[in-house]
Amino acid sequence: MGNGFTEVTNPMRYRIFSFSAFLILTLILGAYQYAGCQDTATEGSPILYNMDSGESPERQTLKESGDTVWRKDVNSGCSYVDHNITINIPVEPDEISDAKITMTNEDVDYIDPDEVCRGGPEVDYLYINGNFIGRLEGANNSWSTNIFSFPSSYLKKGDNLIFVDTDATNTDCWCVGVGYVEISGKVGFRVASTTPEDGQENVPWDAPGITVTFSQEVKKESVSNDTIILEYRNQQGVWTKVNTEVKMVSATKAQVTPPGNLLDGIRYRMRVVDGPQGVLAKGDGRCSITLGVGGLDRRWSFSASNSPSLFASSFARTWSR
Ligand SMILES: [Ca+2]
Ligand SMILES: [Ca+2]
Ligand SMILES: [Ca+2]
Repeated sequence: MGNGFTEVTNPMRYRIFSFSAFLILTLILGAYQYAGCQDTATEGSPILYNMDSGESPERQTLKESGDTVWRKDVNSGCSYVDHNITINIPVEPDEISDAKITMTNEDVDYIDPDEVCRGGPEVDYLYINGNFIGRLEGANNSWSTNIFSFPSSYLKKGDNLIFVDTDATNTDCWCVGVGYVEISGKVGFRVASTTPEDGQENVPWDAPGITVTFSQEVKKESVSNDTIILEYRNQQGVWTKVNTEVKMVSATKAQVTPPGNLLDGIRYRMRVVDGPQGVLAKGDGRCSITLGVGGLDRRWSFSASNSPSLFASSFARTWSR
């Protein structure tokens, strides 16, 4: 705010501007506090827990993946021994989805054109907490990056043991290095399942049975037809909101009831709003906006039909008799 600004603006207007800016900032901060946000990571930023210090995880941001990442730099050098690496994950496994492990490895000679070792190719197996994950890939005298998906139920809150069985077939002449290990996944409050499912066709127009189930208990007051939205494109192609009734039918499940029959053959879209103004988890101090891409923000679509399936129509006929 230099002299150039005050020269062209009278002091009163400047004061109003300052006050407005202050007010807007206060409102933004207030909204974050309301949402219970502890973090200042921007939307779409993943969170990286750097485990190097051995102290409490340090949060950083990455640019690309949208995952939460727990990382340990090992830098073992090429070693003949098995590797035991511990990564602390301060989150319950059932709050994690799309779990992946990424590990850089040196000199995994599964394919060994020189056949230096007569005992057979080097086979190195990876385990997480005793669960088999896969065989490492790589080549002689070079670095490779091994990435495996695995069920998050293999993890536990606290220390997780990453075990590399170097030379699992006991050829006794190989070494494998570990550079870093990262466990990553989508964490926290999110849409766990929906009915109808994404892409479902011929949903009965008079009883679409729309529900949204969340991964954690929901703050009731945050649920409305402004935060869980049913919409369709009208003839002009403009998204048009259906005036639904939205209510929680259990601690985690919301039910969306249209005011009447849905339109035949129309593709409907469901949308859950993310962020401080969206659906919130019940008072646990968390806010989905810190969880990055793939957190709560969720869209799916289905199409309704007034010509029910053969089964449904015969069922209905039976009942109408
Ligand atoms: Ca080698
Ligand atoms: Ca071994
Ligand atoms: Ca090797």
